[in-house]
Amino acid sequence: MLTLFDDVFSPYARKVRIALYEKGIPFERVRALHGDCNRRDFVDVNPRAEVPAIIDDGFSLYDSTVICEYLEDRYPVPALYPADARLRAKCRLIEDLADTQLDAAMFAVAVVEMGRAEQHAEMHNAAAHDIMRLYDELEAQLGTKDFLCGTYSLADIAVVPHVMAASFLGFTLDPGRHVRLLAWFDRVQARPAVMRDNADVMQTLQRLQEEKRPAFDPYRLQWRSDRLEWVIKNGLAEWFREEMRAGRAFFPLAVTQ
Ligand SMILES: N[C@@H](CCC(=O)N[C@@H](CS)C(=O)NCC(=O)O)C(=O)O
Repeated sequence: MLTLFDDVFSPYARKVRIALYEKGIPFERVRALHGDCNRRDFVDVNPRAEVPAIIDDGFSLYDSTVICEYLEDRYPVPALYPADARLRAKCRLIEDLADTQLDAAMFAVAVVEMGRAEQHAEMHNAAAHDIMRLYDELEAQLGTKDFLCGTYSLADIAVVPHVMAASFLGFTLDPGRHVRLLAWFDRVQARPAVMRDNADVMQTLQRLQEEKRPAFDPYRLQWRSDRLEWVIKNGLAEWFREEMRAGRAFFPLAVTQ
C-alpha cells in the first residue's frame, strides 16, 4: 500500500491526499509534523524533511507537484490534468501560483496571527493586498468556466486548500469582486474527495483545540524560498532577522541541523 508522510494542515499534503481520494488509491498515513506528532524520521524519504512524501511499492518520492504528476502517470484514471497540451501547461501554472504565491502570502501572517495570537499591521496589510491580487487573477482565469481549466483538475485541487486557509485567517473572497470564484469555491468543496479532506482538517483542528494543543509550533519554523522571498519583498527583513536571531527560524538541509 502507498504510504503518505503528511500533516493534516499542509496545503501540499492536502493536494496529494485529495488527488489520492479522487483516484481511489488506498494509502496509509504517517503524520510527520507539527501538533499531531513531530516525527523527523522521514528524512530518508525526503531529505528536506517536508511533507508530503510518499513510498509507493518501495519507490520514494517527495514534492507535491512531482508526486501528483507521478500519480497521474501511474494511475491515469480518472485524469486530473487536462489532455490538451496548452491547458495542461496552464494547469501546472495555476498549481504553481497556489504553491509559490498564495501559500507564501499567508505563511508569515498565519504564524504571527494564528500561531502566536499577535498582530503585525504591516504584515497583515501586505498579505491582504497580495491575496486580493491573486484572487483577482484567479477570478479572471476562471472566467465563465466551472473549473479553472474548464474541467476539474489539479489546478482546482491545488488552489482550494489555500482559499480555505485564507478564509480562516479572515482573507475571504469578496462577494462583490469574486462572484465566480465564490461559486467555484462551493463547487470544488462539494467534491466528495475535498469534503472528506475538509472534514479531516476540521475534526483535527477541533480535537487539538479540545486538547489545548497547537496545530504547529509557531516558535520553531522551517522556512523556504518563496515564503522567505515574500517576507523580504514586503519590507519585513528586519522582522525575519529577529526570528533568526531568536532561533525561531530554520531551513531545509541547513548544515547546522
Ligand atoms: N515544494 C514542496 C513544499 C512542501 C512544504 O513546504 N511543506 C511544509 C508544510 S506546508 C513542510 O513540510 N515544512 C517543514 C516543517 O514545517 O517542519 C511541496 O510542494 O511538497
